[in-house]
Amino acid sequence: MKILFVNPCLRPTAPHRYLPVGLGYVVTAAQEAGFAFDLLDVDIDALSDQKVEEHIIRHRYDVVLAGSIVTHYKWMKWFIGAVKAHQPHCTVVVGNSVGSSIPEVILHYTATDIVVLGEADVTVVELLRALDAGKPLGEVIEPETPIAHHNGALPPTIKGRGIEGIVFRDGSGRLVNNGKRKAVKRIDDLPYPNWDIFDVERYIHLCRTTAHDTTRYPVEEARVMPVNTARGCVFKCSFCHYVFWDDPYRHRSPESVIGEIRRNQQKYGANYINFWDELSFHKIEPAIKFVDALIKADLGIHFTAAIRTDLLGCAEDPYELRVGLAEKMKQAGCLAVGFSLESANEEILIAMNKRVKGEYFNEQVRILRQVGIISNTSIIFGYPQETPDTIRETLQSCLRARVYPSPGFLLPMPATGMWNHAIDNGYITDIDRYLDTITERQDFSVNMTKMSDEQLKEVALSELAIVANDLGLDFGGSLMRTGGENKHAKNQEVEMHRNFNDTMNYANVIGAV
Ligand code: B12
Ligand code: SF4
Repeated sequence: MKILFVNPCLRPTAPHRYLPVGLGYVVTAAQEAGFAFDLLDVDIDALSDQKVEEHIIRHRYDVVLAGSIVTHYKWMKWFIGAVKAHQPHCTVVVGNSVGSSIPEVILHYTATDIVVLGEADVTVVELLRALDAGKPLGEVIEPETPIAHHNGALPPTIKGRGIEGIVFRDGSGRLVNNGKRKAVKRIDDLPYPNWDIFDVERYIHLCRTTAHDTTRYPVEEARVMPVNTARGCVFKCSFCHYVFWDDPYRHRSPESVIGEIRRNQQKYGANYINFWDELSFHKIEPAIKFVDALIKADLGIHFTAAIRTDLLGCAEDPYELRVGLAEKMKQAGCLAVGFSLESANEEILIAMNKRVKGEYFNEQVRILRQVGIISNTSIIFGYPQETPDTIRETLQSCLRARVYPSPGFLLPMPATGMWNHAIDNGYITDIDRYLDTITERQDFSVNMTKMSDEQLKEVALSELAIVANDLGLDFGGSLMRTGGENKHAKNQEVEMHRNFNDTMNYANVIGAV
């Protein structure tokens, strides 16, 4: 069976590239199960659509597997169409949120054969084995039971049984939904992603410029690699979705994480690790345990992680414990952490279901600054409750904390509370068209506030300018940044929601410490 895995490119004109951790896990699982495959890495090889199409014309495949974040819907649609145009009998499998969060949509608007729901490490292997052996993928459970969804009037998927974690098109065109697979219980048991499958050296080279200022070695010597330490999150914010949404929050043991870091050091010379998690440290005690183990391992690395403002900012936890953790994080090599303010307005925080208080933010930034760790934070403009005053309130909070945020607009994404709100209230009527046009949260998409589009943008930008000025930061007018860069290749051009400020790359915005 000839298999092709594809790594799409989310930000073609961005200067950096990140190793794709999700795909890394999936191809490693396939390899360990004994499957041989080709990898078309559109990202690192900067392949134009024409080159991608040429590859499909030149090679024959039985199965093509690709996955991406749902914001890449338009390109994925084009890609699936191209595969089916040149190889109609090839089985197309789609994973990650572009499949998992919208199975009804991707199966309706493209010729995708199979969608992998959620965590794919185990499912992909079972699926490939079944396809290889020509075994059935499952069957409809009679009587037919449609599965409710929030994706407009599209035909629903139908309850089925068989390989868990897939939705597939059966012989009579029904969309058979075998249901979610139970999440892997011990993620320690998953093999480390085998980066030899990718052009790892070029990724490391192109990731160097993302490193924050280092102290353990000159920053030009930074060799940045990702490690996934946890899957999922314990919270349910109404703007957020990730593929582990319905799975429990799972953490790897410090030994397993340290083992992978050592492997990355020895094999690839890594010395700077991004913990690519939704939430790396959830509670103080386990975080201390983890960081103690890192200190003891004496790896000489730097790292970044994802936390929430209640980790160090919640005054209900003893102050010494919070500062103690921050000090240990610094000692272990932490340079920067990402956590979201999102809004300083209590009503909006409640609508977001953030379950944090605005005041945590200032406290956390203060503690991190005290120990010398950079705070990277993001904010969202445009919840339905947003007014010019709430925008000011949020940005004044950034100013008080002396942090320039990574700002963006509310981007309703499928399978989120705000998606349901947008659909139910008629802000999104044509799902296919909407998904074709979305890019990044820095690109204005849907206005669900009572302000006009112009007022929302104008207030956001003018208040951001005040923060930048007061902090003495000069972004050359690019107050709102992203890597979307108005989408590049022809299959990603946006027809509307075009970014109103072309100067972007939020990945470069660093909290002003
Ligand atoms: C790294 C990262 C990025 C990188 C991606 C680079 C890369 N090559 O990986 C960059 C910086 C480009 C990025 C950008 C954005 N990101 Co981002 N990112 C992440 C982050 C921190 C880590 C991703 C990761 O490695 N996950 C760990 C792996 C194990 O999980 P996974 O990727 O989901 O993979 C599993 C499954 O999805 C599936 N799978 C994955 N790939 C494939 C492929 C196939 C063939 C199959 C079958 C299955 C499959 O199997 C994997 C293992 O179980 C996550 C947070 C997180 N932890 O997920 C956010 C996250 C994925 N990003 C998110 C968002 C919102 C964005 C942006 C839209 C933000 C913005 N600026 O607006 C942009 C999109 C840019 C664009 N132009 O479209 C959301 C996802 C939203 C959604 N509905 O999917 C997340 C979950 C963060 C969050 N909680 O909000 N991001
Ligand atoms: S926004 Fe962050 S805290 Fe909220 S659910 Fe998503 S990952 Fe968790």
